[in-house]
Amino acid sequence: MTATDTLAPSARRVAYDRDGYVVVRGLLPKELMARAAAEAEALPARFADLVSTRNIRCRWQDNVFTGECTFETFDPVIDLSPASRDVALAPELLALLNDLYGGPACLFKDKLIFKPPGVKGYGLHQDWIAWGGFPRSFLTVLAPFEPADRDNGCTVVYPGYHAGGSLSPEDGQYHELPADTVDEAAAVPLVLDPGDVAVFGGFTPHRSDPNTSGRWRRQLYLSYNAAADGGDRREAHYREFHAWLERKYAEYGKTDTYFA
Ligand SMILES: O=C(O)CCC(=O)C(=O)O
Repeated sequence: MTATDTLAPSARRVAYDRDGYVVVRGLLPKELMARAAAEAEALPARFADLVSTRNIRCRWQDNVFTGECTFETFDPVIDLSPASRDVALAPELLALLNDLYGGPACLFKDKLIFKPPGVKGYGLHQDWIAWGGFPRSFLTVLAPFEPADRDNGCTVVYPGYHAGGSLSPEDGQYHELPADTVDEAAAVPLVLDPGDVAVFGGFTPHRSDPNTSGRWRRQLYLSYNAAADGGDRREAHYREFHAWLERKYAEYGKTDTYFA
């Protein structure tokens, strides 16, 4: 349990604004999460033809024990998984975001991180990136399909640091933050069960450890912007993101990428 778990809806925005994150237990219907989990489990086999290191829909991470480069993420995912789309647009979730924003939210980005056993985590970073169209109201909702905890490498957030805005140069590049940017004693592991959600902002520093358990950590990362902050920008975001990824791969000599 974290301090914000039991907050009344009206207090959630205060906590989110103050801490840069909020956890809400049991928000999403069990039936919806079970349907989406079953669909998620079947996705890599069902769309095996999409799982390629050349396909920029896919993200890969090393296995920390074997060194094997392992498929880890579909980004985007809602066009492959109707049940994930239902989670992203669930009325309970949109109502929570409406409370946090003080107005409607628009889906901006959607990914499913599978994080199989052994797979590496992410270094400390903020999601907000200085691209022309990147909304400052960007936030991410975590919706797990199975328990996420320290052992399988749950996401860890650092409260309060979002108030400093961007902690990296605003040069349009992705930056990992030095570990000493945050006080490790302040770390909040987002330990979640299916139905729970955690919401954190684009300026909230976060990271995750490797999955050292024998379990998967399948979790939706659903990102939104306030409708008042640019309206529906999902298509524009993916156009910009794909162009950026292709440029990055090309810098490393990889010019045979595609999106499918
Ligand atoms: O997998 C995680 O816990 C973190 C993922 C993340 O930070 C990201 O996709 O930006």
